[in-house]
Amino acid sequence: DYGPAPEASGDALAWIVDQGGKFGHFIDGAFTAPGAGFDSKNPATGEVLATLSQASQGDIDAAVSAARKAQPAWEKLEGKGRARYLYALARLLQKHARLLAVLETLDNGKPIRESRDIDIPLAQRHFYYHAGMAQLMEAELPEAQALGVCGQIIPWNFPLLMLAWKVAPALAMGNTVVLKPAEWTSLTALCFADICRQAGLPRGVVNIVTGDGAVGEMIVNSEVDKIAFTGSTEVGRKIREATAGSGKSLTLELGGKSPYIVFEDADIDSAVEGLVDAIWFNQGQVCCAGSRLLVQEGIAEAFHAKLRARMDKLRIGNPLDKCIDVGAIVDPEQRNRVAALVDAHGGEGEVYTAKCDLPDGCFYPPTLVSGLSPASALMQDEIFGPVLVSSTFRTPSEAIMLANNTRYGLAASVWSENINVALDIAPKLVAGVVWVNGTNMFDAAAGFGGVRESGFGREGGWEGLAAYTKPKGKGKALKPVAE
Ligand code: TXE
Repeated sequence: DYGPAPEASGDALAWIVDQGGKFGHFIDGAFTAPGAGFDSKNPATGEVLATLSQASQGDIDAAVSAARKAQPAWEKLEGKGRARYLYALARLLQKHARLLAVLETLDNGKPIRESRDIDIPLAQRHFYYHAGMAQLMEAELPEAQALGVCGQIIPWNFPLLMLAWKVAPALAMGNTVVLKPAEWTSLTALCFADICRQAGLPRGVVNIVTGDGAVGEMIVNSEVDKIAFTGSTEVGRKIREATAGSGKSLTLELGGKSPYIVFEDADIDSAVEGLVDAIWFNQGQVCCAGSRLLVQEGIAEAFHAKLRARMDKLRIGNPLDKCIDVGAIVDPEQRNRVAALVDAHGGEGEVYTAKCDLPDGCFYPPTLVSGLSPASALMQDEIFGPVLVSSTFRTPSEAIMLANNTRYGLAASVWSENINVALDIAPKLVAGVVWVNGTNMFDAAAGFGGVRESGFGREGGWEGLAAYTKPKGKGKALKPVAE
């Protein structure tokens, strides 16, 4: 099953050509004619994949008014009626899984093994889960009603999966949406628009507009009832300011600098392997990446030696190759941002770069910076690339103190063979999710989200559904988790 698959890109490129290679927006159930815009490129090769349109204020107004018009009938369908469409969307995501996986890898640069085994299956699972939940709503949440029209702005690291996290719960609860994918990775969202058409989804229920941050701003300022955003803390802050006092609901899923804590009694081989997953999965472009290693002093040297040896074995290259572990960085701008952060570390600590042949294209080698002081910029700032930073601790209380010494609070991992140690530490970590002897575990039924500068609100599970409702009259609806 291993080895390069040069023919793999065929279906996906054919789909782009079938669509004319140029995309407009998906508004009111149809694609608009392509307008002035920008190129979407394959970061691994630099080749132009398609031309996308930059939405105008008129496009946003049209999308919001289509969503507004469609919403009452969509809500009136009731949960069981909406579930039929959500199941249809889930089945079509399954049917087109290969096309979507290859498209995602071409557009984003992530290894095909990840898009095939993680991104696309989890997106399907999200639609199946929310189809099931939609059917329960009238019985389980009789006091809840839809918010109305939701503006949704998503990032480039998990393009289709982030779309699923946003669209599925919104639709399940009777809302309609205007979604903007990130400008570097809009192709699977446009393919999803095509899938909405195939599913016979009523027009206006899902609208997809493309473009840069200026388009995001227009959505934020439009007549929508809710904004759901995943992206940088900086933009999240702007959106919070822009929506303050507007009456719009808001959920923000922002950055992180999640600790990965390894105690002396941990299963070291598993902890090293977990770390590969925590920081080199998706080239470290993961909001909850275990990007900050804290290792107990007694094993620090041996642990780092094993880790460096493992880094040297990571296979970096053509993301379409099924045996590749580390693919391309999403865009040269992001690679340069990562490189600049590492270069600016000022000589503190020791930088180790995996021994690998770096291919041409937008790649960055797996990197470890050890021996950093807790206050250093590299220990504090989100890098959002394949760069792990590390320092050591002596006692459990020092581990807790160092782990919580961050302005973020998205995730944490604790590794120990002593369950008493792990369960004692876990609740003391300030993070939306804590994994014990594991990392990066997600499920549609489990709420995910952060505290502090990692944002507020939850996606997934009951809490994620509640975030797309409001109480009927004076009744009580489930409330999203307080910030
Ligand atoms: O994010 P942006 P960028 C972090 C990560 C990364 C940094 C910058 O540290 O290095 O952010 O990445 C839209 N109003 N994360 O610049 O700009 C934009 O078009 C409304 C962590 O790509 O936040 C895109 O659709 N929308 C993160 C989306 O916001 C605006 C994932 C995210 O882009 C906007 C991504 C505005 N003013 C980056 N400006 C995570 N938590 O997963 C931009 N956008």
